Formats: sequence, structure tokens, C-alpha cells
Amino acid sequence: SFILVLDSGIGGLSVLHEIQLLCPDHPLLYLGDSEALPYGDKSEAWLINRLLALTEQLMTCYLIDMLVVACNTASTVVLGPIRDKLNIPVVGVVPAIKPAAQRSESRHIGLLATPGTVHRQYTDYLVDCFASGCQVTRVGTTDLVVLAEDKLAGRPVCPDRLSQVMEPLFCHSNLDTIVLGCTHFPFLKPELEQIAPRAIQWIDSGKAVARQVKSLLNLPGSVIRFPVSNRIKVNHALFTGALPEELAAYLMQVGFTHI
Ligand code: DGN
Repeated sequence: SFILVLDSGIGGLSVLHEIQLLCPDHPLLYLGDSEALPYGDKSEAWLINRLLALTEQLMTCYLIDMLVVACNTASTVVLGPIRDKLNIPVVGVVPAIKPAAQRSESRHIGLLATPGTVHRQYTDYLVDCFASGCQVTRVGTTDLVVLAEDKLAGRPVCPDRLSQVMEPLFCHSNLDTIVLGCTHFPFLKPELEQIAPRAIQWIDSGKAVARQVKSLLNLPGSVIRFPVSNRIKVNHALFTGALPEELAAYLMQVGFTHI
């Protein structure tokens, strides 16, 4: 049985990587809905229908025991309705505001996410509940989603474009922590570190999500179990749109068969 990890495009692969590290024996299935990239400009109803339709379609050919919505933009709106409709555990990814607020010494953090996530009510809730007493500067960008897609497709990341996006965060000299609130962004961390004017703590949700997945796998009866001896390590990846050669190579390198 598989854990299905889903995002529009490649972003969810950053979460998949963390799950792979913590649950190396569990077969993983990745669905990159690249045809519908970006999810950020889609309505709530459209997202719910799309995610349900894709998951249900995959459930006809795969035994799926958990769904990870590896997209902040979608998770901040669709988790409730999707949990109501599917009878498997559903894990979402939301911006890591709480750990960022805990770790910031200057009490000024940045939230870097898609415009959809930045403006969500759910994000207001996270900031109100977990970052009280902290200044939170929010930057919404789709440019970094494109740059991350480009990077995994083997195209160079333009530092000037990155700097332009980051200026509204980097210009605050006391801002010491930045939440990478989009699953695409951890792929750009080396480039972001290179252009940062000072040392910044970059915080994403990947490891916390992997821990949650692992704890759900360990709950008796929460997932379908099969004997260890039958466990063959098969990881599959599917994309609804075209798959660049470089990305196919990356998937192979991390142990995924593209189907
Ligand atoms: N990876 C998505 C996220 O975490 O918000 C962004 C991609 C998108 O569809 N907008």
C-alpha cells in the first residue's frame, strides 16, 4: 500500500524527500499535477473536486493508505472537505509559522509563500495563534514557483530575479527567520542562502509533515498493513503534464519509477 503525495508540479517532491528519509520502507506514490500548475489561482471548489477526482482515480489502481496534500496553497483551504470525503488519513502542509516564531531571536520573521497562501484566512489564524508578539512580514510570489520548476527541469536560476523577490524581506535588517511556506521553495534554499545579505534561518514544514506521516503509520489500525516480508520497495511518480528529461533523471536518482 502506498502513501500518495500530491502537489501541482514538483513542489511536493521536497516533502516526499523528507517522508522518504523517515519512512524508507513505505512505498510512495507521487502525483505532480503539472497540467493544473499553479493551484494558487484556482477556486476552493475547483481544488476540492480536482484533488478528490485525482485521488479517487489513483485509488482504483493503487492501494493507497494515506494522502499527503504537499501544497500549502491547497492545504490551507481544502483539507476539511477532503478529510470528510476520503476514508484514509489526510495530512496537509501549512506554513511553519509556529517554529519560526519560536526560533526567531529578533522577533521579526518573514513568510514567503504563494499569493494565495499569504492572503488565506488560515494563515491569519496561524499568525494570530502562534506568532503573537512577533512581527510577520508576508511576501506572496509565484516567481519562485516558476524558478523552482525551472531548476528541477535543468534551467539556471537567475539570481537577479531571486533578489528582486526577496528585497521586501531582506530590507528589514532585524528580520532573522524566513518561513518557506510553499513546498517548491526548499529547492531554492542554496540559491536563497547565496543572495541573503546576512545569516537567516530558513524554516519549512517538510520534516514536521514527515514526522506526522510516520506517527500515523505507527498508529495501530490507521493504515492497511502488510507483512514485512512482502514489502518490495517500489516508488512511483506520475505527472499530469509533460515531464522534462532532467526531472525524470532526478526522480530516478531518488529511487522513483516514472509511469
Ligand atoms: N507548492 C505549492 C504550495 O506549497 O503552495 C505552490 C504551487 C502552486 O500550485 N501554487
